[in-house]
Amino acid sequence: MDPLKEKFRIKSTEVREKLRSMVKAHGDMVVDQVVLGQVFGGMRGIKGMIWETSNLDPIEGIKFRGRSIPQLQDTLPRLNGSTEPVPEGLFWLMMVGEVPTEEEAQWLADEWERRRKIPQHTLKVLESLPVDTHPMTQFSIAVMSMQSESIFAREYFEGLAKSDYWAACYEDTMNLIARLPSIAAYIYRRSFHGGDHIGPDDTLDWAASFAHMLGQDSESFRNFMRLYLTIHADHEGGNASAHTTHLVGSTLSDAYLSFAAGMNALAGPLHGLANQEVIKWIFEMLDDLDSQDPTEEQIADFVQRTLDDGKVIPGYGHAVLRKPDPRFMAQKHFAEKNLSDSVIVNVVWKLFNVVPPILESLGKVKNPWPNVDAHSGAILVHYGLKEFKFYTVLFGVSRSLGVLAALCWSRALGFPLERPKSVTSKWIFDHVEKNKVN
Ligand code: HAX
Repeated sequence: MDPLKEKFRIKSTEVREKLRSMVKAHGDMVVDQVVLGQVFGGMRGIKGMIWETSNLDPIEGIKFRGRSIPQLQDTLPRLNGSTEPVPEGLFWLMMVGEVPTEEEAQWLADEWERRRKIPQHTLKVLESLPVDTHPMTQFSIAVMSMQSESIFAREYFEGLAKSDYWAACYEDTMNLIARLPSIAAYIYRRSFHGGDHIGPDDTLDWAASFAHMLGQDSESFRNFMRLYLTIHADHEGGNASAHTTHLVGSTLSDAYLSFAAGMNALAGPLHGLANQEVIKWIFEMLDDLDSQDPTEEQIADFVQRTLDDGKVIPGYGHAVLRKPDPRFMAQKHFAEKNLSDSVIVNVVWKLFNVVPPILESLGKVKNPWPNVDAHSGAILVHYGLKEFKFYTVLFGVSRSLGVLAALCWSRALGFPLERPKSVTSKWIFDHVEKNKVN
């Protein structure tokens, strides 16, 4: 058994035993109450699922196994002389709750390299799609097409014991993560560079080799990719892509089917597609204002006009966070260090000054601050990766780390089919009638 799998087996067995006896002893204990506003308000804040890999605090933001993004930047290993930690380190941390050594991170980089070959039929499936098919649609289809290679699905068909689900899920997870950069880069080069493909560089780590396949070989871009793929990886379990992966996985659909479903959720404009929407909106603004470097007054006027047209300001607001997103701040710090003279990045910083007070003045927006998607596009444009329809695929490659690590935990902990209760509006009207206090 490989070293990560063995560590995961030991850790998850311990947690499973502890959980079982706790649920047996305290299964009736109340952990939360649900009010009417939550039932009609997208189930915000209801505690109803377990997600081991990360936790989101409204003020402090995301913590991966208890560690904030700056703490990750201080502690996770670096490879190949990187200035940013590599995503391999975060995946190891999410899987087993321990910061890996540099040797362990390097082992994982080598292991993903060993597993990365894409099946030929997946490339044929991609080639059969119109070249202007949205990259997220291509990504989801490519992942689905690889399901024919699912170890979990094959072993389940042959009669896999419940206690071994996690091991087959682990194999699918590792194979899928290993392949995603090549799949994503293939989609990018086919959609925007006439099918002029670039192979992986096996001397590099997962993120840097991905950058190479995209056609970006500067050390600075490699470091941005390492940071990007680390900070987008996980955002606890209730967000739409994570929850979808979890829900579909709970039916014992394998990692390919579950992850593709999660990607279809990520592709919505209120979720991951916001990174495309932000830069598209910024380009529209620059066009409308006929300036690459508008003043804050001009920007404020455009923001107001966007709201007057009944649209949201993309990249701002969040269902949980109530402060600027630490993932936005991490990208801002990276840009301050590495590309502070970029004109497009400076527009993002002006928006950061202008948008929050305007949203606050509406009196209904719970979080007027920027989220993760407000910043990434401008940095990518600065590096020359201007094809914004591709941006959500980058997010998706990163998100695989968190949702698939969590899927392994769900199978290891023996979580059942997810099946919350729904009610009709009539049931609610009757319930309110019976219980209201006049
Ligand atoms: N611009 C304008 N209005 C906004 C807004 C924004 N950025 N954010 C929230 N609002 C509005 C809502 O539309 C809602 O209005 P109505 O009552 O008229 O329907 C009101 O403020 C209350 O919403 P909320 O409770 O503050 O926010 P929600 O939890 O309902 O929604 C969203 C959270 C992220 C969907 C929301 O803030 C939004 O639409 N933002 C813009 C899109 C975006 O950036 N999405 C990416 C989020 C991060 C992410 O998942 N990345 O992948």
